[in-house]
Amino acid sequence: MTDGAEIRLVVAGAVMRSGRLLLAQRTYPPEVAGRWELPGGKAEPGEHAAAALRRELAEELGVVVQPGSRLDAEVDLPGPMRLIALRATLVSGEPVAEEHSALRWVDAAELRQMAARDELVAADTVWVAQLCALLDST
Ligand code: DCP
Repeated sequence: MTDGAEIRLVVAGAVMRSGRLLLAQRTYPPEVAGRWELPGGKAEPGEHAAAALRRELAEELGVVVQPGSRLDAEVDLPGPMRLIALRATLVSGEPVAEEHSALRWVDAAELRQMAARDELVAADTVWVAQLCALLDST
């Protein structure tokens, strides 16, 4: 038996292509429905972050990705969960919103604007500065 306090890892993907970042619009829970996030989800117990991201993006977007380096910040969420993000590149397929209400590709200016308008899922705002720097450098 464990005490139930193990922290669940959640892995989000910063999928970038041609100076744009893929964002996905959440449908649930109601308090974040309509806000935009880096797509991803919970790792299974013992599952590595990269494997979890490949699996989640295959399920949610119908694509194969190659996970890359980790973004600097991580976020502790209720649950308890720990949210991290990995850069990722598309290997095959074109993303389709299987579990989100919409997808969009944004450049750095659009990402900054969405953050300023409070259109992002709160936790994901920790990555905005680093993502904008990465987008501006490509
Ligand atoms: N989360 C977040 N930012 C992201 C991705 C997730 O803040 N870019 C948060 C939202 C949830 C938690 O992490 O509180 C888990 O994310 P999901 O609900 O998307 O995870 P799963 O897809 O695994 O959920 P489900 O249990 O519905 O399969």
